[in-house]
Order: sequence, then structure tokens, then C-alpha cells
Amino acid sequence: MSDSQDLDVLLQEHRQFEPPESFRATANVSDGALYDSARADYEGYWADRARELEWVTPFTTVLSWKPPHAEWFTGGTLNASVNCLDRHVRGARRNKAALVFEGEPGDRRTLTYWDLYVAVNQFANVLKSLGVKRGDRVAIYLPLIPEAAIAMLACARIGAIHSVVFGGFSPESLRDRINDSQCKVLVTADGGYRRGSIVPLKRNADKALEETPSITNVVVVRRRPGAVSEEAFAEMKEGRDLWYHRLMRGAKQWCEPEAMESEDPLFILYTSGTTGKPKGIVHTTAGYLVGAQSSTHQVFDLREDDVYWCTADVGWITGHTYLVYGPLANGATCLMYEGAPDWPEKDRFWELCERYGVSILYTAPTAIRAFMKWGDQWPAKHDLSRLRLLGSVGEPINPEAWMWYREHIGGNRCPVVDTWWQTETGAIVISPLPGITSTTPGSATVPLPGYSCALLDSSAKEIPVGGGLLALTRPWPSMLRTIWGDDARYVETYFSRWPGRPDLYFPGDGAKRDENGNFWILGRVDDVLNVAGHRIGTMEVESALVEHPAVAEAAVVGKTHELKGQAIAAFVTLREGFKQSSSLRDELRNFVGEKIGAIAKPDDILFSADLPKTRSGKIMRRLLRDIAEGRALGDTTTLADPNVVSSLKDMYEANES
Ligand code: 7RM
Repeated sequence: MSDSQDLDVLLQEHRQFEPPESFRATANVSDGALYDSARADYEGYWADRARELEWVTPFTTVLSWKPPHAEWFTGGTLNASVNCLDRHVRGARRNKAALVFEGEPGDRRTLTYWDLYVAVNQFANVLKSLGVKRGDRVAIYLPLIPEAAIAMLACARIGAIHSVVFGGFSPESLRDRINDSQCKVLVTADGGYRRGSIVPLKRNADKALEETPSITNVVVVRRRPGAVSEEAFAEMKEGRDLWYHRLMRGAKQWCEPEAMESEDPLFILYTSGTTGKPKGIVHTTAGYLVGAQSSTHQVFDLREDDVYWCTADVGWITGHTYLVYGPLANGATCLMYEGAPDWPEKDRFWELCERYGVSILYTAPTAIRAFMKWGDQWPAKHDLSRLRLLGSVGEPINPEAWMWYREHIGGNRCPVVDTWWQTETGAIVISPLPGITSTTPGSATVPLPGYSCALLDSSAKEIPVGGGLLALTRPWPSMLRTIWGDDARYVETYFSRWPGRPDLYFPGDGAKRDENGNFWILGRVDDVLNVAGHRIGTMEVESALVEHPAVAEAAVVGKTHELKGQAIAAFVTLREGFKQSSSLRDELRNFVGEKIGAIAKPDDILFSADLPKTRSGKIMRRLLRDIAEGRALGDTTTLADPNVVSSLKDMYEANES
């Protein structure tokens, strides 16, 4: 091993898919020369993208870069809500559907661009009447309903900074996030629906509000009159709590948009990371919007008649960029669905795709692996022929899951775009372009035009082919600007990986690069396995396991071993119809050995009905390490379902003895 940060490369995947003919000629980006021109004139490229926005006053400087702090498009002013709404209502999209909403219980609503525009103007006036001013922070704690987008855009209209807190988070999480950025107003709802039951948002909010002195008013959206509101009515606190529908009734339909400086913050979004206090990631107005608008246009190849569905909640960055700002800036019709994919049945997504004629679908590997586990019969019941493009985000997508997605959802006809990015990057960084890029299952391929990524060893030496640390080597418009209230942590977390190189951004992921220059994200560097001196990314071993017909999902972790340094412990979820057995365990170990090499054979395999996931669906290997090491479990508060780990721990211990 030349360097302790190099990663071994085990997985070989050579299937390749060219862009379909239907995309080649007509895609929004059909000429690969864009990559070259962006490389030749990097700032000019981004200035061109920025000019595709509507400005109040044009910017004068493209980039000021004093590593690790960047400013983009200074001298200019603009408003994000104008870019998402006013532009469209002035023209041909006035009566086009902007949001097509379906609630989990089946309630439906369509808001045209005009409807959304009016609601945003009205709510902007409501916020102003509650004393919210430019630069103030507003917390949003809502189900996935149109009012979430309305509240975000209303903040943007008046220059208030929104902080969306995912509706599945606890009162304590909400409280800490409100307090960290001293929010003035909270927007919540009486409840939301999840798997048939009601999430009592207002009740949770009331608990949080016991210790949030900065909040002066709470606006409560009535999610479903009659059904949820009864107790909420009784629990409205006089003077503080106000019903959204009442406030909206009296609100004027025009609110003058604030002309925001490019570098004024647009929003804060908290990310919990692996440990410690959540970080308030700060995104600014112009740069963020440039990244959101241009990447949506390029990667999702939006056309006027598309029905676009990003399944993420607005509580995550994917919901911010690819459910609200990116598609609305592009004038798209967006489906918004409140609930779970398996409610009331495991074909809810496919029913929605069929009913609304979804043409672009953007979802996560965790969902795709669940669909694989549930079986091919669910999508097969529905007409998915309107789909033309599929996207994936959130975790490495195992080649088998990619192939399944392509075949069973995309009918072998739709390009699959595996998009790598983070809360911190604001927008997609590495992804195929559907009209240009030939794709290989498991690889996010190459950086978009205007981005510069490299694989580095720990002394910042480039690894042209092989495994190492992923880095972004140039600033980009939608990059985070700081961590709210803690710039030192910003510098330390993202720009201190390579001493003396504050210009290199470290996302925390390991990756490999193949002979064609394609990037393969191998997982978080913190999760890397170290077996007898071989550093192995989790993705490759997991992907080998998922290739076996019995396996739907797998997570592997390193476990201290006297001789090898670490042994590999694998946690495996089987597809429906397969049964666990000791012979299957041996078969899987050998299968991994054959696929990627004896060094990667798991020492232990534990079958499990489920794996511990964060609320946004990412596997939490940290807790699996605690289980494999026989330690007490670390912080479990960010888990979607804490029961999953405690029962896993019991099973693991029973197996050991
Ligand atoms: C968009 C989002 C970021 C982390 C990132 C990676 C992982 C996301 C992919 C991926 C492999 C992908 N933001 N990740 N997308 N890994 N391939 N296409 O998820 O802030 O919540 O997470 O997610 O580890 O660093 S996030």
C-alpha cells in the first residue's frame, strides 16, 4: 500500500448503456463540447448559467475566492420566488400545473403557477404582518404538502431565511434547530399522514415551544378539516398560535419581492452528520439558484410537457433543490406525494406514476431496494410507459439495484442518472447527462460541466485510476457558505483534510476512478473496512451481496480482529420468498469471494428483516459497528426506527453465543 488513504478496488462492472436515440438529438444538453468550454472558461461558463436567471440588477463580479470562502455573482440583486413564479405567470405557463399534490389518504389538489404565485404572495404578506423582516429566520415543520413549498417561497419573497425541519423529527430536534438559528416564526400543521396514522405535528411543536424563546408566533396549517383538527383547535395558544387558513383569507394578493443581494442567505438546512450537534448549512440566494436551475435543466432534461416527480421530502436538501427550487425555476409540473410507498399497498408509487403520467422519476436506492425486496409483481400491475428518465440519489446504488430499476421501472428504455451530491453542495455535482453520457450500473460517471472533482491520496496527490478520497478542487456557485454561527467548524469539517490546501473541499466520501475516467462513490470514508491492510469501501462488498438473487439489501462493517485488523460483518435482508439458513450463509460468503475476492468474504453474516436507517433512508453503519463489536449502542436519536437496531443487537448476541 503506497498510502494509507488509498482504497482497494475490487468490483468489476462492465455493462454499458448508451443514451437512447430519442435523447441524443433532442436532449437539453446534446453536445459534449459544453464540458470543454466549461473547462476552458470556468467562470464564463457559470456567468452564462447565472444570466439564465432573472435579475433585478445584474451581477458585476462572477467569483471572489479567498479559500475556503467564496462569493459568487456579487453586485447583483434578485429574488428566488420571482425566478420560480413571476417569470412563469407573466408568460405561457400561467395556467400550467405547478404542483400536483396527492395526500396519503388520497386527497388531491392541483395548483397552477398562478395559484401558487397568489398563495406565495399572500403568505409573504402574512409573514410580514407577523413582523418577519428581511434576514429573520422562519422555521417550517410541515408534512409534505403544498403549504411547505408556499412557506419556503414566501420566505424567499420577503428575504427571510427559511429553516425547514423534517416533519418526522422529534420535539427536541425541532427545539434545538429553532434555537440554534433563533427563528422568529414557526409554520407547522395540525398533523400529517404516515402509513395510515396521524403524525401529531402541532403537539410535537408545542413540546418544542416550551423552550424556544425566540418564537413569537406559530402559524398552523389545517391539514384536513375535521379529521385532524379537533384537538388542535383546543390546543391553540391565544395570541401566539394562528390558523393559516384564517390569515390567508384576509391577505392581499400582491407582495413586492425584496431585491436580495446574491450572497444573502436563502435558507439554512440542518444536517445531523454522524455525530455531534447538527450543522446549520447556509445556502445563499444567487449561487444556490444557479446550481438548482441549471442542474435540473441538464440532468432531468425537462421539457414543457413533462410530469416530474422527486419523491424526497422538503425536509431534506433533495426536496429543497429538486422538488421546489430547481423544477419551479424551470417551470415544470411537479408531483408531490405526502405518504409512504407501501400505503395502502406496495404499488402506491406505480399507481401514482400511472395516474399522473409521470415522465421523470427521481428517488433513492433505499426505496429501490425495498421495491426489489417486495417483488416485481407490484410495478408490473401498472402502465409505466410514460416514464422516460429515472434518477437515483442518496447512497451508492448497487449495480443490481440499478439494473432492476432500469428493467422493472424503466422498461429497459429510460436512461438512469445516478446523481452524487450533498446538502453542502446544494446541487448535483457528479451525474450522467441523459443525452450524452454512456452509463455503467453503479457509477455516477463524471462531474457536470463547471465542476472539478479529483481522487486524491492523503497528501493531495492525484490518483488517476484507482481508489482514494473524493475532492472538489474548485469552488462552485451552490456550495455552502458556512455553518450557521460556527465558521470555524466549516473550515475544519470541509477544508482541512489536506493541510496547507484550504482550496480543496472534502465531502467525506471515498471513491474510485476507472480507466474511462468515471467516478464510483464507495461510501463514507468513516465506514471504510480495513482487512489485512486492504482498505475496502463498503459499497463494493454490499454490491456483491446484492448481486445474489436472494439478497435485497446488505450493509457491511469492520469488526476488530486479532490477526487481520478487521473482519467483515455483513447484515443482509432477503428478498420476499427466500428463507435464511446456514447453507445460504455459506453460499453468500463464497459468492462474495468469487465476485470480488477472498479478502472481502464476510466473516459473519446476520440475516435481518430490516437495517437501521436515518430518516432520509441512509444505512447507519455506525450502529452496526457497535453491534458487531458488542459495544453499547451509540446515539440512536436520528434513526427512522430505533426498534430495528435493538432487535438486531439481540439477534447478533444470540448468534455469537
Ligand atoms: C443528496 C444527499 C450526502 C451523502 C454523500 C454520499 C451519499 C448521495 C449519492 C451518494 C453515492 C450517490 N445529500 N450520496 N448521493 N453516494 N452515490 N448518487 O443525499 O447530505 O443527505 O447526503 O450521501 O455519502 O456524501 S445528503
